[in-house]
This record gives sequence, C-alpha cells and structure tokens, in this order.
Amino acid sequence: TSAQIGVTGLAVMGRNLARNFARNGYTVAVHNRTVSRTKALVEEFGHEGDFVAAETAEEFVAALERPRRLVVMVKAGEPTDAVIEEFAPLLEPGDMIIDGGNAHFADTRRRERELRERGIHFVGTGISGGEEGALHGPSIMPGGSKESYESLGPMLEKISAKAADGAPCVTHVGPDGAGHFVKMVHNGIEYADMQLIGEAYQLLRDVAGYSPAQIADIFRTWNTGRLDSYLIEITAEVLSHVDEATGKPFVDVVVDQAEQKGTGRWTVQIALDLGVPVSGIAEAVFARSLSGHAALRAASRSLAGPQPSPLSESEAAAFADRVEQALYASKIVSYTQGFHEIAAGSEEYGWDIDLGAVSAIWRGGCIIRAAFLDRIRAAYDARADLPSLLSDETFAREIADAQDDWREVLIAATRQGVPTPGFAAALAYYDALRAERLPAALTQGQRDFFGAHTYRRVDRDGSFHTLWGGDRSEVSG
Ligand code: NBP
Repeated sequence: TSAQIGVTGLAVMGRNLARNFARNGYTVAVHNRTVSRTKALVEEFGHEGDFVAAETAEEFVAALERPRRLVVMVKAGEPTDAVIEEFAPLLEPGDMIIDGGNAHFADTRRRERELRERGIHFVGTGISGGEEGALHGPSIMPGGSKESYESLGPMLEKISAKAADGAPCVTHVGPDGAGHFVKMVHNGIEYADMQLIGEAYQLLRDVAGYSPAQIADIFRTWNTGRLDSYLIEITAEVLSHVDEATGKPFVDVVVDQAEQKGTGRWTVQIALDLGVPVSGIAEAVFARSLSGHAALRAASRSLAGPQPSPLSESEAAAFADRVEQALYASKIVSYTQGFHEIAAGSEEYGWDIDLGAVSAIWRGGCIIRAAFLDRIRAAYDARADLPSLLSDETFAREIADAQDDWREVLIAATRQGVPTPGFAAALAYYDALRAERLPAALTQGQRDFFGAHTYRRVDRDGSFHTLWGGDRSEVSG
C-alpha cells in the first residue's frame, strides 16, 4: 500500500491530524519515535480509515507515494531539527516535509533554505485550533513553495475547517516562513483578545458589581452581536462554571497567574525588530507576566488605591453597554496592529501576503474565529492596499460611535483603580494616530540637544542641528 500522506509525531496534535486525514479518505502512514504511540493509534482508531503503521523511519518513507508528503508534528525546536536530520537523507528531490508545529518563522526560513538546496520542499505550516481543531478541522497557514501548495493544497482544503460560507480555512500564505509568521501573529492577536475580554470581565465585576454568573449572561448576549466569537462563547462557559468542591465560582478558585508558551512573546519581539507598534499585544503579554510575579504583587498589596464607589443597578446596566463599546473598539485596534505586523513582515521578507485571505482563513477552526473576521476581509476586499484597518470607513465609523463610551469606561477604570492596560493602550494608539501633532517633535529637540542627532523641519527639506551649547543658531546637519 502506498500512503498519500504521512504523519510523524503522534502526540495529541499529530494523532488527531492523522485521524482527520484518514477520516477524509486518505491513506495515512503513521510514525512516532516511541513505537507504542503508533501502535496505540492504530489499535484505537484504526477503524476510522486506512492507516499504515511504520516502526522505523525507513519503513515510514517507503510507505509514502511520490512525491512524498511527510507531516512533522513533534515538539517545536530541536526535536524538529532532529526529525529533519533523520528523514531528509531518505527523501528524494520533489518530496515535501510539512512542519505543522509551532516553529519560530526564522527557524522555518533556515530549514527551508537548507532543504531547498537538497531539492526538498519544506513547508512551514501554522495550524490553529488545538487538538479538537486538528481532528475536526483546523485553520491552516502553510508557507513554502507554490509548487508544494499545488500538491498539498487540495488535501489541506479537505481536512481544514470551513467558514460559514463553506470556504476552506486554508490558503497558501506565502513562501518559506510566511505561514509560521502569520500563525505567530494569530497567537499574538489571541493574547490581546483574551486580555481585552479579561479586562471587560474585571470592569463588570469590580466597577459594575456583577457576579461571574451575571457576567456570563452579559457575554452570552454580546455573543449574539458583533462580538460573536469563539473566545466570547467560551468565556461565558468558564464564568458560569461552579467549582464542585467549594460551590464557589470556578474563576474564584483558580490561581490568578497566567502562563504562556511563547508565541505571544515572539509576536512582540518581532514587532520590536520590525518597528511596528503592537502596543495592545505587548500589554497582553506583559499582563500575563505581571500576574505571575506573586512576590512582587504580595509586597504591593498594601499600596494606596481609590475609595470604592459602587454603581447603582441602573448605572451598572448602562456601564455594561459602555464596556461592550470599549471592548469592540479596542478589538478593532488590536487587529489593526496585528495586520500591520503581518504587512510589515510581508514587506521585509518579500512574501506578498494577501491580508484579506489571511482574515478569511481565520474565520473557522482557530481560536480567534469570529464573525468580525468577515468584516476585516470585506475591508481588504474593498481595498487591498488599505493603509490600516482604521482607514476602512466601516471600522472608522464604528469607532467614532464607540469612542465616547470607550473614554468613559477608561475614566471609570482609572477612578476606581481597575487595571485596564489593553483598553488604555488601544485608545492611546487611536489618539496618537489621530493627533495633528505628537510630542515626537520635542523628542527630536532633546535628541539634538544632548547628542547632536539632528532634526527635520516642517517648512524646509534637509536635516538641521541647533548649536545648543553656543549661540543657538541653526546649521545644516
Ligand atoms: P508535543 O509538543 O508534546 O511533542 C511530543 C511529540 O514530539 C511526541 O511525538 C514525541 O515523540 C516527539 N518528539 C520529541 Br518531544 N522529541 C523528539 C525527537 N528528538 N525526535 C523525534 N520525536 C520527538 O506534542 P503536541 O502537543 O501534539 O504538539 C505537536 C506540535 O504542535 C508542537 O510543535 C506544538 O507546539 C504544536 N501544537 C499546536 C497546537 C495548536 O493549537 N496549534 C496545540 C498544541 C501543540 P515521543 O512520543 O517519542 O516522545
């Protein structure tokens, strides 16, 4: 038997992806470093489709029809390099290695280059949706060569999630590391979405005085409107869950220290390198980091704060509506920042990424799937060279309608001492972009004063320096 596709690395993700291929009618060769996992897969799920269990790398490669398509689902980092080193010598020109792990795009670029020299296509592929997505249909972000996509595309389309309009949630994002780059930014946006939702929850609880169960209901209502999304939906589930052991709201018995695996951090690190302001995503990463500093927080607990001033019931309901506006406006800003980073990466690496297509493949399967993404796609469809999502008329109008409430929410948060770094960073970004003049002119003056770094003038071309230590006359810089 020859298999159309092979999966090596059969932990949760690889196993479910292999089953997804098999359930879609493909013959799937399966392999894992520890053979027991391969056996377990075939024993448990062999009835779901055609699997070819391979114990050795040689058997695995021999089981694949040519050109070979070999999906690697191992722990990202050194294990990926180890697996490539193991398999590449057994492959022939034209074969494809598809890395579906959460690799750093710079590693993907390096691996792609090295394997291209050996005639092998290396297809770094972002896969989102967790284990459920891997089984029932993930959002798939493949990079690599166009040629490899011609061969792989139809298979990926089959196993991917489908958006509400039936479109498969997969597209050829761009060459080499483009797919993993886009997956990275997806995760950064996911961090920002989660942080904004967390802030909305905290405001509804600490300013409006609602209980977790009441807040779950508010989120359920929001989920029927423009905020309709997977993350809002599961937030309501988590908030309404009651801890069995104590009878308390589940959210009150969980230690409030958020963990992270690192893709959000990469999004911010790369944004710093590219010079793209992703302040909302950065605040989300920092907020998780701050939450984990238990000793620092304990040492700060007695610091002064404002007097609490609870809202009346009717004020609370009006406040909840305002929070919805603030959340929506902040969400527009964080997607604006994320898409800016993708555009900048695309420019830097010559990827030619279609931003509308990226928003389209995030509509299903992935963690940030939302009705909202249809509107982003519409914005880029209407104008592919949109300088920023905020320049789209619809989004600009929605923010215009939301901004008074957005500001009121931040005033209330500040007055009551509720931390809202995500909402605040988003509004600051919006106001900074709007500003006629920024204090950057003063920054330039300071830089020229202490370091003779020169400045440009609004009224004449060229660069200039003021003789600050002398008669303060201006010279050409
Ligand atoms: P893990 O990330 O836990 O990796 C376990 C797999 O890697 C096992 O198959 C293990 O083999 C194999 N492996 C390791 Br570890 N070192 C190896 C080596 N040197 N040589 C060969 N195989 C090696 O699995 P996972 O949670 O299923 O995730 C797989 C990939 O998918 C990761 O890159 C992860 O970041 C990504 N991921 C994505 C999502 C998502 O939502 N997109 C979710 C979870 C994970 P063994 O059985 O012999 O130990």
